[in-house]
Amino acid sequence: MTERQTPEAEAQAIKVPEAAGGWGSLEGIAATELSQRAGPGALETLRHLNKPDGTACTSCAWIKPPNPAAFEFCENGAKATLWDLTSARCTPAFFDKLTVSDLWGLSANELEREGRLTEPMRYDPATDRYVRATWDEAFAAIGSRLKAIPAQAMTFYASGKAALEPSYLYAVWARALGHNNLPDSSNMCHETTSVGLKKVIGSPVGTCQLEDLEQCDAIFYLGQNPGTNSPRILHPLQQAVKRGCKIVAFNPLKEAGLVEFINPQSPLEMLTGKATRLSHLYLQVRPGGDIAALMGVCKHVLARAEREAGLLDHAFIAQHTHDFDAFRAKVETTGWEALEAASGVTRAEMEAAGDVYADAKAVIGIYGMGLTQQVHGSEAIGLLVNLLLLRGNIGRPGTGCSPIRGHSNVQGQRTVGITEKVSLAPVDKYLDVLGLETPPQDGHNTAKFLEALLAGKNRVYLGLGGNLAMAVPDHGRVHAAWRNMDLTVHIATRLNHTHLLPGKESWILPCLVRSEEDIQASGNQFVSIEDSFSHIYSSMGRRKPAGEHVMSETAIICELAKASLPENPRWRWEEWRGDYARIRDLIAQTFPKEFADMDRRMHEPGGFYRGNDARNRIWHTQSGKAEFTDPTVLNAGPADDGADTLRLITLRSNDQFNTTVYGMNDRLRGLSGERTIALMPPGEISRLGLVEGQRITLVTATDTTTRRSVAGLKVVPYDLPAGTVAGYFPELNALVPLGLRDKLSDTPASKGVPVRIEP
Ligand SMILES: Nc1nc2c(c(=O)[nH]1)N[C@H]1C(S)=C(S)[C@@H](COP(=O)(O)OP(=O)(O)OC[C@H]3O[C@@H](n4cnc5c(=O)[nH]c(N)nc54)[C@H](O)[C@@H]3O)O[C@H]1N2
Ligand SMILES: Nc1nc2c(c(=O)[nH]1)N[C@H]1C(S)=C(S)[C@@H](COP(=O)(O)OP(=O)(O)OC[C@H]3O[C@@H](n4cnc5c(=O)[nH]c(N)nc54)[C@H](O)[C@@H]3O)O[C@H]1N2
Ligand SMILES: [Mo]
Repeated sequence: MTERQTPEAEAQAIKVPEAAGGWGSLEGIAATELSQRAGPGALETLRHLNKPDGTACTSCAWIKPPNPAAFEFCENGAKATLWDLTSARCTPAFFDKLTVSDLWGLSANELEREGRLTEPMRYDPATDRYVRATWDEAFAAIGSRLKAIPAQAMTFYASGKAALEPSYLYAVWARALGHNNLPDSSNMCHETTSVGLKKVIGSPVGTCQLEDLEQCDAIFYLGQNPGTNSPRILHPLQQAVKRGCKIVAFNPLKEAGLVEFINPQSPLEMLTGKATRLSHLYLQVRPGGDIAALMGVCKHVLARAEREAGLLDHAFIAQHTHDFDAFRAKVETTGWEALEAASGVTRAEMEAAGDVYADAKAVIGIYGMGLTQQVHGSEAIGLLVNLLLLRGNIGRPGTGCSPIRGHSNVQGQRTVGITEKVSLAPVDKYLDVLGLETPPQDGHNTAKFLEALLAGKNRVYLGLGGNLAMAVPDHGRVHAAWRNMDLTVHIATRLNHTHLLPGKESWILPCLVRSEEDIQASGNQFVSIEDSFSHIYSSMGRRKPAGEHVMSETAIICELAKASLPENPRWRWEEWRGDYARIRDLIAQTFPKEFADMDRRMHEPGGFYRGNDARNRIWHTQSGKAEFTDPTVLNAGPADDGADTLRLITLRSNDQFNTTVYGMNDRLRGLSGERTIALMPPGEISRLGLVEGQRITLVTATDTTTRRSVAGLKVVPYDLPAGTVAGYFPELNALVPLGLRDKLSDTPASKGVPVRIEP
């Protein structure tokens, strides 16, 4: 039997997080084991990170400013870069020692720790091993296989790191083969933004610029963890707070980065340990509670507007928005009790947030995965936009809506044609510029690819980076089907578990990282990337490659395309490979609005801005105006089935980049040691008769025709709303059913999954 704790003991047991930034981060870098494992000169690479002449960081997609700080990188950017620059090598000798079945038993950290891949490897089913091959063998074998399989049975996935040049050619190659099956990591991430934000303001990307953060009076900050996932944003947030801007956070977890911040580059703050308190209000919503919480904020603002003339921007609403009356009516008929129940926060908290909003002249909305990875994520984004529209908080200085993107070039891949939707592909331009006929039918996004895979209809998988089999939901079903494919090919820097689910034929092709030099016929090549703020800039690597056989992503794509496509005088793969400026010319011709004169402009400090019509109040929506959303539900999660279930949210630790796990230390949450944990509020732990440290099994409590479970999770008390359990991605992905995804965009709902604890 389990013992109950006293409330005091429970409070004691809750982990107390420390301030983001601060000593931990600089100390973190030089003294790390990572630093020691990186080859000589790695710290020099860090010094040039995000500088006009340097390498663009491969970690998050936060802007690379025109006037960079002395060190324009953060703890986690340093980790990502040092991880890339390890001196460890995963050579053919390593693969000789272990079968693929043996390798599968290693952890993600153990696999990636072997270091950089150095030679093309072919899977040998007879010995269940990957064996060394030459590039010529790889290109010939893959090329002839692709020629023999119908294009509709192929899927070409892209993870959001690859730069604009290889991404552009990757999409061209897929379409030249005859398919639009081009899923992207974005499909598991901000696709809700690409579809949901576009629906309401006509822009699939954020409207803010850095100067807006310098002029706003309030920031509504929802479902994003800046201290870990985009730490460089903490500097402008700290500046904003210092000049009086108020931050209102919505998050089930008290994330340290949103609570307070010590600037690691300020000697005074470092010396005194004096942190800036960041959030003025912190609404600890229950999972999916944002729709109701934002409605409550709007309800209070609308009530105040009855008494205060001029509080609403009536001129803006009349001229620029659609369907305001329906939303207002919904707000008026929805009572506070329903809003409190669905949001998990009190009326007083929603009213306090409403006052911050109403008293601010310029407001910005910022959000991340807490909003996008929900069954009704698009509606949650719609509600945030509703709030902004009430006072004309889009399209004037200091205002706007700002999704924080994940991978460093994930937004850019979409801009240069990685999309499964024919309507978003530059069909006419492809024909003009390349004589390329785009296949007429829409292709697979990530969810549709998985459905095709499960139905036995997808025969080829090609991955431009990423670790898709681990990043997706429903591991049990997906992994069982993955090995049935005829051909799997991975363009990768390091070994991961997706590589260990070989199809009948399988290849691992080793590629350069961004900080390495990329010597082609015309010399060392630049590449370009686009950040969360739609700025495009160059990135140049200077380090020696990890091995003499390692090729660039662009070169690999050109060679594979050549080997698998009929000859065409307009497809000059050799010439494009030799000089990436020629690829930029193609991008500029294919997307003239965004990329005119790209090859010259990408060297401007801070990059060039490709513009955003919504920022100028030009709305490319169905109505031609910004659209108010009339919510169909009050909670963004799946419908409550009345059963006694908990809602699971899956999170990143401070010591991982997606499926890459650097270590076991989640510093900012005060957690360390292991990742197989279930964070639960103390009240829930005692209510369920559990004790701290006990091992439990979580079972998915929806779509129970398939059993989904994860065993051996350690119970850790944590400050969370009632009914919530939290744990790490990707360890808990087996619990997320593929069927649970945002209604509009198909983004898997990795937050708010109904689960039960198995006795
Ligand atoms: N160091 C590091 N940096 C990264 C990454 C990484 O793994 N490591 N990954 C990159 C990628 S690809 C991405 S997409 C981004 C992801 O960055 P984030 O958008 O921050 O994603 P998550 O880590 O999933 O955290 C989501 C946050 O939402 C909160 N949350 C969960 N459910 C809800 C809810 O219902 N409502 C609200 N309001 N909040 C909720 C969680 O508590 C958490 O703070 O980071 C990028 N940057
Ligand atoms: N439950 C749950 N699931 C999630 C999420 C969640 O919050 N919860 N988040 C989702 C999100 S937001 C995302 S973006 C996806 C991430 O999904 P992915 O983008 O597919 O996964 P990553 O872990 O970023 O991929 C890591 C691998 O990429 C390769 N790699 C690293 N750098 C490079 C490079 O420069 N070039 C090439 N070619 N390869 C490289 C290495 O082999 C490494 O092992 O996961 C999604 N899955
Ligand atoms: Mo992401």
